Amino acid sequence: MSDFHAGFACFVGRPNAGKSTLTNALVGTKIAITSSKPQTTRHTVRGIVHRPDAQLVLVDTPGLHKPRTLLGQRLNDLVRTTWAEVDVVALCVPADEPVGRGDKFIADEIAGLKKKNVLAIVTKTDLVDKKRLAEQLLAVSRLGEFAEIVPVSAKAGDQVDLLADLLAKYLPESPPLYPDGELTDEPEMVMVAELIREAALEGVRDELPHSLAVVVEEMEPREGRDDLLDVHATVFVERPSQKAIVLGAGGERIKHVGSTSRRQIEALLGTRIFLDLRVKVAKDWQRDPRQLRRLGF
Ligand SMILES: Nc1nc2c(ncn2[C@@H]2O[C@H](COP(=O)(O)OP(=O)(O)OP(=O)(O)O)[C@@H](O)[C@H]2O)c(=O)[nH]1
Ligand SMILES: [Mg+2]
Repeated sequence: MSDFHAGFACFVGRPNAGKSTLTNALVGTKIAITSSKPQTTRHTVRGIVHRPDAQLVLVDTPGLHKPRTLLGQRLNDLVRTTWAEVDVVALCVPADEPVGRGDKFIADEIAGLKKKNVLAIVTKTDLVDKKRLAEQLLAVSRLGEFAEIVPVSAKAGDQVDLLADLLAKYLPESPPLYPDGELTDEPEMVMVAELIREAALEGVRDELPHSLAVVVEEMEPREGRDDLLDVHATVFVERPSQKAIVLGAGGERIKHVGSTSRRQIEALLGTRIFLDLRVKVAKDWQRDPRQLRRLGF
């Protein structure tokens, strides 16, 4: 085991850059939820890639953005503590959007860390043609000093393995940090809450995606049954008007959220579940320190 390499690499970038989708593609299974809405990820999610000669621990982070709420500030702080701690930082920039001030801002902050191992990743390459991709690679190269600039498509699976090889190359010599075969250290209750939030995000608009939070209160085997788990969860919103939207006419929307997420939770846990979903108002929770604490931020 003398030249085994192991360590941490984090993905940072603007919201919606494709960090979580890429994390899932590298790990080979869904450990982080994704959506077309910005600021989907709200905590650091660790995914583990096992190789014969290396163990790569990926840390998916929330998108770095201009914060408008206390939650936003907390999320940005989390990104900054994370990138200070890891062996490799990888800046993710989507291929299909112009490189902008947000990217420059993040690149400059990373440069200020004086880290040795900083890579850039151009994501979503399936969305652009060769010419556009070449231009984007050039634009990204002007953002700073990168050890590598790697174009990938998590959706098409293009260059995903190559990226894992490259990231592993920059890890220090170390014995494995996680048990063989472990893909994430996310607690099951957190993953279940996230799958519900992902389903609830589908089809809601404007500021509502940001106002959603999900807490799993209880997961317990049904009495006298070993094939059924009772899951009690609450979807929080910030205002009564949002509660009405999330419930939908006659409760149709929340029913749909329940059935969509239930299928995914059953696949994750490998057992049948009964999902009891409530919707509650936690007034302006994104700005309220006490409620943020209660919701785990
Ligand atoms: N076509 C295409 N779409 C992608 C690819 N990667 C991500 N997406 C889409 O881009 C959107 C954002 O993806 P996420 O992985 O949630 O982005 P993120 O950077 O984690 O976003 P935050 O957590 O909000 O910071 C989703 O709609 C994804 O399906 C890709 O390789 N190709
Ligand atoms: Mg994400």
